[in-house]
Amino acid sequence: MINLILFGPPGSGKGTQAEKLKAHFNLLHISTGDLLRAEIAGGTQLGLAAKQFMDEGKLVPDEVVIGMLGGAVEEAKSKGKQGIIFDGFPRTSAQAQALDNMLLEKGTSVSCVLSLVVDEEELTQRILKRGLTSGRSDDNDVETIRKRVQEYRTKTEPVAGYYKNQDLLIEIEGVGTIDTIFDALMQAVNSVSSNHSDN
Ligand code: B4P
Repeated sequence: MINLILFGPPGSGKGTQAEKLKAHFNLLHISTGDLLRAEIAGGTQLGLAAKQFMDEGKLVPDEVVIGMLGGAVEEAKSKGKQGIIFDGFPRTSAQAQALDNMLLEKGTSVSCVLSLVVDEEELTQRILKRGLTSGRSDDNDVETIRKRVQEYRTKTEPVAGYYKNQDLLIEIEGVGTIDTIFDALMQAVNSVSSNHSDN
């Protein structure tokens, strides 16, 4: 399997690039943000609990997010996918550890971590622009966006070190046209998948 992690701050383009990568490499796309928003839209208990955190720009508790991903590998295999693209997950060290354990149990592993590098001013502008049409309550307010970036710096950025130590981290310039960034991501994945194989 090819198992990719798209890593980067809020608004760095993870969701945008995941859509393109999943189509190109035939991957199951798992976006924890989308899964959480679907729970909110469905009015489930999990969604109600998650909404409070998301509206404040905070991360949703680890056990809630990890609990949603149990069947990912089976789902990818049953749908005939080449692997999985994780978009917005893991966001904490505990999530990274849980993902490693989950993949190991299924005889597979993380192939590489693609980290999109974008400066803070650009992130804020992108998210505010998306807020004009997304209907997402966490996209409209500069204070909430600032909180999301702060959560990223304190809780998520350290996860990059976890993968760097395993020689899995690849940094990609995340400012430029969507196609240029996609080309750089494709090249990175191709270089990894040519010397990576498991079932
Ligand atoms: P997410 O849904 O993951 O949202 P995101 O980080 O804001 O977006 P992304 O980086 O995917 O940006 P996008 O491509 O859309 O998370 C939302 C919330 O859910 C979190 O704050 C948290 O509360 C919760 N959550 C999710 N996962 C969690 C987890 N694992 N643990 C705990 N909590 C979790 O791009 C943004 C905008 O930029 C778009 O409008 C796009 O069109 C534009 N754009 C993209 N690429 C561009 C480019 N190259 N140039 C110009 N604009 C570009």
